[in-house]
Amino acid sequence: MARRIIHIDLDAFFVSVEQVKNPELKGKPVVVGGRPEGRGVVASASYEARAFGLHAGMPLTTASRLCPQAIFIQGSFPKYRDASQRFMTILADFSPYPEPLGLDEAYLDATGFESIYGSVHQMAAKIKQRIKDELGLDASVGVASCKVVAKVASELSKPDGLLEVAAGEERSFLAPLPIAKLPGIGRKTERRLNGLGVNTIGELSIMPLSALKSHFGASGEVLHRFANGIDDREVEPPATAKSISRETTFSKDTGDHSLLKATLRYLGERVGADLRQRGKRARCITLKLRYADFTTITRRHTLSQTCDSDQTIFNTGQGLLKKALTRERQPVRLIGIGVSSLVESGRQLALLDSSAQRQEQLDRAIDRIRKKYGFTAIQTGRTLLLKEIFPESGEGYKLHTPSLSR
Ligand code: TTP
Ligand code: MG
Repeated sequence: MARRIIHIDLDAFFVSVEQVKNPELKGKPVVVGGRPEGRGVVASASYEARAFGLHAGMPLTTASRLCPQAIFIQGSFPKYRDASQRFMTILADFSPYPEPLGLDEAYLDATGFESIYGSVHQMAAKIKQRIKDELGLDASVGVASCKVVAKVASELSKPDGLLEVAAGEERSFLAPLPIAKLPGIGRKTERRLNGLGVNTIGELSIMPLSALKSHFGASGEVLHRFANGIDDREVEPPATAKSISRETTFSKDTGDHSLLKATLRYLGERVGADLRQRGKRARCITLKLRYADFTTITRRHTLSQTCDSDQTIFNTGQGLLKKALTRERQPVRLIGIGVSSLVESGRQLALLDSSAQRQEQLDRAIDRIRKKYGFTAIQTGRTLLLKEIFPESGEGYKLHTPSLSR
């Protein structure tokens, strides 16, 4: 059976989320990325701002010069992540296995879904409508027989579009488009192809495969297939996590046991929250330490029963830490904790004694409060020490290694 693939991408995502929160921003040139005099770049620009030439990746100073009347917003990632989760939840109602790409984009395999929705086109229209009704956001949707053509179609239909490419029309649809529209062709490849006299996808599609391979190696073959509208990649749900960990590097090497323990507790709580959010339990707990001289050790403990409680993660990590610190007296540069050997949570009430049950209820109550008011809204005594060291945001402490302060 011919496949029907849907590609969905939200329009001006970060900006649109801001506009839903503050409708006064609607219809105006708006930029998310930071202050206009800042050193950053545009993350998202409204279509009104794009009319002035603004686009993602442009330095904010250039953006404010081209469009001084634009409204510049710093942006806040948790808001976008929440909107993204709600977007993905809607998609999951349409297909059990959507494939998310980043925050505002996904593929769905709609092969055989005609009978449910009348046609795949109607299914796509329904998805757009639900996103509009429930999130207030515009989505652009492409439908085609393969991923690459569906993606080009959704991009071409922006904003608020819906474009279906009929089976058999993939090549003729792509042919007139400039090569930069083809996923996988970045600035560099575009320039090289232009230098070879290739400007449209149609021209690329008839370039001899041997020539493409000699210029671009293995990716020449992919370019050839994509340009001809051939792409047999499956829609694949993201691989499920095999382990979850958090680590951080201290701004200064430390031998202070209370700081090490407080940080371990905090990182362990973040791991625990993530574990419970994914509906998993873990059998192994791993401590990671990097010493001042960059020697890195990991120490693992296997539990007799699986766990998902902050207390067990911390107690186990603390035991491992104590042992490690008696052996090695160097100051610590980095500390991390992780869980692995994950299993689906299910209910294990028979195994739980009443103190474990109380612990579980406590963890879940804390998770609910944190979801509503931010991670540091509620803290265990031990991590309060961190309050004096790390700047705080509703999201949690801003640790030294920003990408790991999740
Ligand atoms: P995109 O889907 O590429 O852009 P967009 O949603 O703002 O606009 P459109 O899809 O209508 O063309 O990226 C989604 C979000 O990812 C975007 O809103 C902000 C973020 N992002 C960055 O932070 N930096 C970037 O360079 C890009 C391209 C996106
Ligand atoms: Mg988008």
